[in-house]
Amino acid sequence: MNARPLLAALAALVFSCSSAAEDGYDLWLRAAAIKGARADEVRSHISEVVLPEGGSEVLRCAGEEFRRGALRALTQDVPVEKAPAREGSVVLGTPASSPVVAGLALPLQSLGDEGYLIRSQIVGGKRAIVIAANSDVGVLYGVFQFFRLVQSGQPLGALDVSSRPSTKIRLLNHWDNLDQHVERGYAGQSIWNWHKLPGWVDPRYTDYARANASIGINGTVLTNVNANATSLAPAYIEKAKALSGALRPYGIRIYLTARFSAPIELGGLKTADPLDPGVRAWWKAKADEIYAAIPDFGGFLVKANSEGQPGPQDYKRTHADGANMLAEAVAPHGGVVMWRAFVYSNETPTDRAKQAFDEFVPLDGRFNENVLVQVKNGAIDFQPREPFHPLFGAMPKTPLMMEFQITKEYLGFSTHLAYLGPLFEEALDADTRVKGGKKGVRPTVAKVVDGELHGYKYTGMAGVANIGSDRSWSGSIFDQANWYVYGRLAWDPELSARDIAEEWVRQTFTNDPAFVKPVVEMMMGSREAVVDYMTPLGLAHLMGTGHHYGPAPWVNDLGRADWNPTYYHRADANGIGFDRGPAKDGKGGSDAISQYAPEVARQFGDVKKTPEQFLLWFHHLPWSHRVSSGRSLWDELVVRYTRGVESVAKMQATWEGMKPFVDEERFKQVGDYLAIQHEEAQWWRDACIAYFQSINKLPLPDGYAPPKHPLEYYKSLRFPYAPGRT
Ligand code: GCW
Repeated sequence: MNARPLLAALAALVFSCSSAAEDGYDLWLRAAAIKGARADEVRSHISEVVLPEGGSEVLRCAGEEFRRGALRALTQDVPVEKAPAREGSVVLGTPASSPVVAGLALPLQSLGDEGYLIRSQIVGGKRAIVIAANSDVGVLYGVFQFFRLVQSGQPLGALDVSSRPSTKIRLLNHWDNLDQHVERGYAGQSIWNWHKLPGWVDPRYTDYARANASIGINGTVLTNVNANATSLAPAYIEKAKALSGALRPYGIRIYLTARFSAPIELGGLKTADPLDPGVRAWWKAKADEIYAAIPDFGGFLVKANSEGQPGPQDYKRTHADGANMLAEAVAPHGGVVMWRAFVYSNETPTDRAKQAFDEFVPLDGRFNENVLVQVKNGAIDFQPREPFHPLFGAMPKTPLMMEFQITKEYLGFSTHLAYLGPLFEEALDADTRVKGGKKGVRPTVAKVVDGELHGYKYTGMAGVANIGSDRSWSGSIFDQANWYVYGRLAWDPELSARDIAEEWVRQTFTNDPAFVKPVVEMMMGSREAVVDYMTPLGLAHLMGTGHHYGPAPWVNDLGRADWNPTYYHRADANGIGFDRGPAKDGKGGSDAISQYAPEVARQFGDVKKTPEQFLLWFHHLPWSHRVSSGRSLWDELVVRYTRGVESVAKMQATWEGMKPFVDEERFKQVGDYLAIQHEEAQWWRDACIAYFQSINKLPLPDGYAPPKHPLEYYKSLRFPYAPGRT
């Protein structure tokens, strides 16, 4: 592309954006103009950019990103050169694309296919910064990292940064339907406009790709796991192809969900039995057809025999039979199959928390090489807090992918401020204590997922996206941080949630410490606040039926026992909690704890050793049980519910004090949402206390206010139009 028109366009963009309202569209890539002495410092390090000539689309994007970043930061264009012409140049490229980079003999080997290196060094006698990689996409990631440093006020004088991703497949999963409804979506409609594709390729797709590439995401599953076979029809493959064209320049591959019964629904076959030769041939031909249109198609994600989805068990075959059939179809093209472990059945008499493990562990070693089993972080379902899923560590011969939920189905949709970094971090850092993995590697969930423990060939993470057609993408400004932290942790699960929060705050708002410190603090405590006002002490799944909005711990009459909140909390006049310890005398626990490695099982099996945050997840205890504070279990629950509401009030006060640092539009939206959150936290507290008190008849501890309304009031509330329903 000719440089002049591009820069003119970029300049127009910058100047038009500077007067536009801050509606969050620019995300963490907002790149505010840098002022004062810092601007002089930055300018001295990016006086020009040295770009390889030609190169791939991806490399061209890396160059454009650099120039865009520089223009935004300094409101002034940087000259493009072929070799360093002056002090303070930035050299971009790979040894293959750039003779300048090739001449530097950089230590690139350890960076793998996607890593990058950023370092200050003399090039051609001039002081320079080099951003180099083995691959073009590595350079792109390096450019984004460089601007993260620029925009978060880091010194640029002596850079020596290198990084490579810990997992190979770093995906968003969109639960987006073809009619643009997003299941569990709280940010408007799907951004994929299937109706207008392939003729209209919305420029927003490019912005989506940039945002994802900036945090290292390299793939996206476009369609809902509750799948529609139509997404594999020829017309939709054409549409997906057009989308892949928009995402590819940023290193993003596309994937689709595969409805297991598609051979019947689309192909007119009589069966979808995975061992039927006709069915196998149909999938093979379908894969060939997709790859002919989209040569770098990533593969399929499948939800089978779960919540009504068809699957191999409909034909008395196993999950491995189903997955392997699809894996064979995509293998010649280098594709993968991600098979979800989120299976549970009302007919199975065991604890729902045990079922995925029981189903999948016996299949370890029976999946084809290009199958990954995708496991939610906890054994139930994306609750505000769950212990880690016992499958992690229990399938050494099968690559296990992590599935996190970025969209806050169970944490207050997009109006509650809940930074999920600590939730993700807690799951990744959990020590599985399994034996038999690589020596010297602490067997954390992260080390299972990144493949180090068991030497998986493929590794990956998936995050259920919180992206929609709202201008702010994620339904609120602070929900953007959850997309951001997911991507950063998928790249490097060892990063700290706090550091990532700080990075995000600096780029999204300001580097002023008077803002950064309190806002990071507020974010770090926000998830715990939700746990307190919704499901303290290991409670789970008390949300309203279907939509999961608001409290409904009383519900006990749904079609499936394991959809009832009463199934999860098991409160009665004597006590509360789910006994997951061993069964005694035909009574007692579900024995889910025995699915963990022995040391973990011993800990979770012992009331005194169980971390209090999981107390009622693993134990059914009398209301009078003493907890570590010295209070009774009942009093402690009331205290925590109340503390959750108070935490939100504190968040409101913190935010009030931030007015001088934030533009009017974002300040107001965050403040108004916090007010909604405060009201709803109070609702959660009051409804849960009213309900549990109706069962145990106990008084509230001194000084704690009774619920504002009688229980019947809370029970009478209905929300027929709550967003995101199935
Ligand atoms: O959390 C539950 C959701 C369903 C979802 C399911 C799943 C896509 O309530 O909406 O379906 O999990 O993960 O498959």
